[in-house]
Amino acid sequence: MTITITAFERSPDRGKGLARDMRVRWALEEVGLPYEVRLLSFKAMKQPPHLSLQPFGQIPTYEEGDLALFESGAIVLHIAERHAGLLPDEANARARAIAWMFAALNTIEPPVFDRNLVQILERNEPWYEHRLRALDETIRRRLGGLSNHLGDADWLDGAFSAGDLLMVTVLRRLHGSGILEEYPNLAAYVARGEARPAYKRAFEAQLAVFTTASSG
Ligand code: GTB
Repeated sequence: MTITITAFERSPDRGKGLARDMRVRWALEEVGLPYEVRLLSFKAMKQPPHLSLQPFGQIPTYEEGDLALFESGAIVLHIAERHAGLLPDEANARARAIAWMFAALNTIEPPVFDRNLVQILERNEPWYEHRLRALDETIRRRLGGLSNHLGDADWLDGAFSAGDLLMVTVLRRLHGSGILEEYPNLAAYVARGEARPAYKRAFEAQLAVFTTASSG
């Protein structure tokens, strides 16, 4: 059955792979599933056909036969539950890998995402420096815990899992901030994720969208 996901027609990140379709593409590549991509303009994302798939008018979405899903975490979990390679078979290890998926999305992503937003939207506000410092403190507290847990392991809990996949996509948003480098084991962890062949294929696919749009 054909899998179709949605992505930005023109990603504001200019091909850096920071939009959330990247994690879905990566998961599909890890488990070896082919997929098609429907590219959407910002206008189309807010029109009824897309709103019927994603009530908030966002990307990514996932369609497979009569199943339509939104929320990148739910999509990655769906892929991981149905195909080998992203979740352990043993029940407790599987539960722990899912816990890491939630940790990525609920504990690490909010302050990291807010930091990016504040840098874009609040740079000229009088509270900018104060707000950025407060977010950086929160991020450092969270990364400290993550770094202690990871230690010198390759992945968060045994073999590479959907938890690592989501965590790496979240931590990548700190590239350029200097914060990641304060935790050498986390910087190496992100580099390990980015070195995976499936990651590279996903990255190239989303970059091709930007490159094609720019040359057209
Ligand atoms: N919780 C949802 C999920 O995980 O699927 C959130 C989805 C979401 O935030 N989608 C964003 C979107 O569609 C794209 S990923 N935004 C348009 C809108 O809300 O109108 C967030 C994002 C956007 C841009 C960059 N960038 O340019 O660097 C990075 C990440």
